[in-house]
Amino acid sequence: MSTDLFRLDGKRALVTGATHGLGMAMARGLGRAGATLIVNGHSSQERIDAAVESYRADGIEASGYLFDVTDAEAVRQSVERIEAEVGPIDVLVNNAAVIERTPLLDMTVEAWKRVVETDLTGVFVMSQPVVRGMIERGGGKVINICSMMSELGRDSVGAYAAAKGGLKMLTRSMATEWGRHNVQVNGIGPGYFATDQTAPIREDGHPFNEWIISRTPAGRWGDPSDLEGAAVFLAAPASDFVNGHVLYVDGGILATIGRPQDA
Ligand code: GCO
Repeated sequence: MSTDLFRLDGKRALVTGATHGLGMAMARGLGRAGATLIVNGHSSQERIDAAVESYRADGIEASGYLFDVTDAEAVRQSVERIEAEVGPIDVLVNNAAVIERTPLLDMTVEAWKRVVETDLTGVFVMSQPVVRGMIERGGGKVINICSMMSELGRDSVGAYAAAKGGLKMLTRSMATEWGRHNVQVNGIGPGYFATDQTAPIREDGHPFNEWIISRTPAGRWGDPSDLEGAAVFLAAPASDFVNGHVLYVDGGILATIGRPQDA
């Protein structure tokens, strides 16, 4: 099998929310496979600059752009600027997301809207201008970062699960409409990973920490680097006939009902 199936040399990959956490890990994997990285963040230029420096220190060509994926005009202008300054976007990784851990009965409508706007609508807003260009050029790759919560509910993450469940179906809808244009749209569903986002539920002694470890067949939290291979596969020629699929990278947690503690 040709190793070129998993190479991205000459390709440009835009990763949203790539200044830290899982987005940074996936972007680094794409860069190590040869892609030129376009790093998006929305919080600060300083954070973007630091991330770009980190990628460049790994020998990865990278540039950074500050914009909020929920702002359609900012997204349109940024895509135009990126494609003028860096070049056409071949791979889009829709990773930017927020989470709010609040029981549904206590959650404000504003908090609900913020989660759904960023985690679901933001993917729609980001994908439109990028995919129009991909179709004009004969094809491309879109990877939507779903979640275990695309399949399962959990107390206090109702808005996030609703958004990520919707993102699974948006992924399938995008695949349906854009497959005929040689645009493959797939998802990655991370399980439980050791990042800043899960730090509050991973602290030593937190009941959730031990439970997740016992509930996951791999017996551990994921390390962000565990996602690099899935990102490269779905961005590379190796996945040219894969469309509408959500690839779960979860240590097996979705495969099992679990087992009694003393079994
Ligand atoms: C939580 C976690 C999850 C994970 C991830 C699982 O509070 O349950 O934060 O949402 O972060 O999304 O795929």
